[in-house]
Amino acid sequence: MEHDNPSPAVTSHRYGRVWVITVNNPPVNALSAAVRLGLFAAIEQGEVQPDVGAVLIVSEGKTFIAGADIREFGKPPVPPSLPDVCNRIEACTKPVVVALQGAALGGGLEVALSAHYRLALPGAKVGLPEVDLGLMPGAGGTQRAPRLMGAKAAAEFMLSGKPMGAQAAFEAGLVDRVTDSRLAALDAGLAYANELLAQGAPVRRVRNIAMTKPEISLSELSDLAQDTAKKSPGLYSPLKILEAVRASVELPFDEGLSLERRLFRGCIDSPQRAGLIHAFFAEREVSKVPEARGAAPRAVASLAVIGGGTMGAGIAVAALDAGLPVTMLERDGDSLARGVANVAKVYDGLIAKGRITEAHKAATLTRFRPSTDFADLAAADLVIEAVFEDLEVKKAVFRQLDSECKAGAVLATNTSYLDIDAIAAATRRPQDVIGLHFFSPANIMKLLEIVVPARVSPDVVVTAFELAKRMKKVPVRAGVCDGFIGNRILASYKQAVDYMMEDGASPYEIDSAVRAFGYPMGPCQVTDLAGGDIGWATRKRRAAARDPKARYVEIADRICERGWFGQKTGRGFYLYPQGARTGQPDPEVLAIVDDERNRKGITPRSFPPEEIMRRYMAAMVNEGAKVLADGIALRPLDIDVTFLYGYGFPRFRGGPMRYADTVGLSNILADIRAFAEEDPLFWQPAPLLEALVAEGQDFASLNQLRS
Ligand code: T1G
Repeated sequence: MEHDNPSPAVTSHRYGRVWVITVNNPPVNALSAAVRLGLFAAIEQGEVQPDVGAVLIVSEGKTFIAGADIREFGKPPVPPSLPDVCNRIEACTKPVVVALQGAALGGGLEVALSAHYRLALPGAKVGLPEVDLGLMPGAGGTQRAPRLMGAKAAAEFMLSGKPMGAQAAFEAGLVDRVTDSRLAALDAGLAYANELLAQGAPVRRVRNIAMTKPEISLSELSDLAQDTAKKSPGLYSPLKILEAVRASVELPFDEGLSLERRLFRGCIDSPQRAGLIHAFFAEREVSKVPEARGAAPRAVASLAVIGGGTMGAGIAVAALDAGLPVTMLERDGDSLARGVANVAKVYDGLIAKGRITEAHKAATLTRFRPSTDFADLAAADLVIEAVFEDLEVKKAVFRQLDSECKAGAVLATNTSYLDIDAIAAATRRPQDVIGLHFFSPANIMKLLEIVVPARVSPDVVVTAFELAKRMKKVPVRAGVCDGFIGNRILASYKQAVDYMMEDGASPYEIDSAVRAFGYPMGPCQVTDLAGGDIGWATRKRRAAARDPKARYVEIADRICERGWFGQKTGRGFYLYPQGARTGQPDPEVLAIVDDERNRKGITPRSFPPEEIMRRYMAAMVNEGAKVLADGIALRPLDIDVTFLYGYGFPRFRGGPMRYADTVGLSNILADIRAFAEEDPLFWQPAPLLEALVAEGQDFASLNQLRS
């Protein structure tokens, strides 16, 4: 019989002597105010039921509880708070059991840790991923987890944010048992609760577990704090996690709990939390595209890649790793042999790193079929062309695909800038042609720009998004223009970098300012990693179309003319002695920069890091606003996700458009207008930016898809 509960998201039933509390808040049973209220009430109800000997907490669906409701952060808190709910569960005078199916994350695991007995089903995974949101466990996790798994292990668990499986959670002491039955959570939980009742198992509160070897734990936590400060410079919540875990060793439980609360509030107030939560939701919103309204994906059971170069091989590996059979086509035997070797090289690298076994490689390659015969593509459901970046070459390939591939096959191009409408027009089926712009290395980089030409049919777009999901990529819908979203905006802020370099900032000062902003690398280091010759080829290609009145900086050309393309040639902007991966500043590069300034009669001036970043971001945001206005990006969050997953933008800032909102669009616009006094051609404010400022709006106001 179901018992009344003030919240529809939580129900209670009595099964014999067990009071079963069921959380049901789809899609992931987040601990919304309604769930917290319901849980609190249900525990209180169960405790006073005369014929009840134990309480069991379970949930509906594939996820136990995915934590606090992230959408509530930053809003006025609604009681009961989650710490209160957890403390109430722990205080229950009857044994409380939880049965975990699927994910028990953040507050979800904290609810489990406040129970007295924890059962995990084989597929369960437990984690404290709050650090990924700029937060820390705030409902007792920093005090209870160390008591079960030790201070160091608990701290590492929280700092990584990575979940662990049921067996690992058992070995870590986080759960008491992993059931081997195929029973559902309710039945397995009931069996366990009744077994405990039969044994007369007592209430067992984690808060009462004494922390052992405090001196060792404290020194281990100090070492971890040093590591963390080095590994995540500038990040706020990791050090707060360590401070709280330290308290679990040094302070009585309740004092540790209140310190956790204070530190948690500090994390809530930190701008990093807002940036990271924006990123969390943005990367889920990008898949919500207009084409998904009403179109269903085509079936993709087989895939073909044309071209076995670096990109073709990486794409083939990404498709193989997604479980697909893959045909790789090359124009001749030699090229094919190189393509096959490129694919094997990727797997051999993973074997060398101990990530996969020889057996795994062999099993995967049973789905790999090299070919030089276009006819072998006839049955492919989806073909991805990754040949040389030349429009006529690609059009010829698509004409052949048009005649060889079955009706309904999706024909995709991996071009990073060419006109996909022109490629589609080379076929009799432009509705089946789409752009799939992978980033190198394609089997690693998460970003996938899905480039939507004018005549593509919606189900082809949805098919591309479905493929991205299978490949565990983060897909962003982009329109057709030179460079789509990412490379078009990159070209703009790279230009601002070149101007600063010629006007007085050294390449190394620029890189250091960008790193201090939170990037893993500066733009000159990235050029050296990717290869300066790629940018050089782009500049040459664009030379004909370049506005003769536009300022053009030739420093990078001078470096490339010497064959200094970066890491692959041992020097670029930096020196890489003996194949070093970290470069050293190169005095000869500084000499080239000076020569170019002298040649143009430029007297260099100093650029404080703060100004370098204002110019860098102003160029990025301004072009971002133009990309939005041109409809190349659907929403500002699409640009954010593009730069978070494709260009190393610091995640805690949420992305360039989100960052602009935090700085204030009027400030960005003021900067652009100030910079325009020295170069009105480059620094033309985007009309959309001017309009938003005039209306007192921000980019966030454009993140809702218009119906
Ligand atoms: N709150 C609100 N919405 C959530 C949510 C959450 N915790 N988790 C997921 N969603 C939404 C998500 O936006 C999407 O919405 C839908 O659910 C499906 O999610 C006090 C402070 C559980 C592994 O960090 O990792 O507890 O797009 O697409 O791939 O200490 O969601 O459909 O509108 O991701 O199956 C800590 C976050 C919170 C876990 C499922 N918890 N979630 O993955 O589905 S902080 C987390 C996930 C906390 C306490 C602290 C994943 C998932 P929409 P999805 P999925």
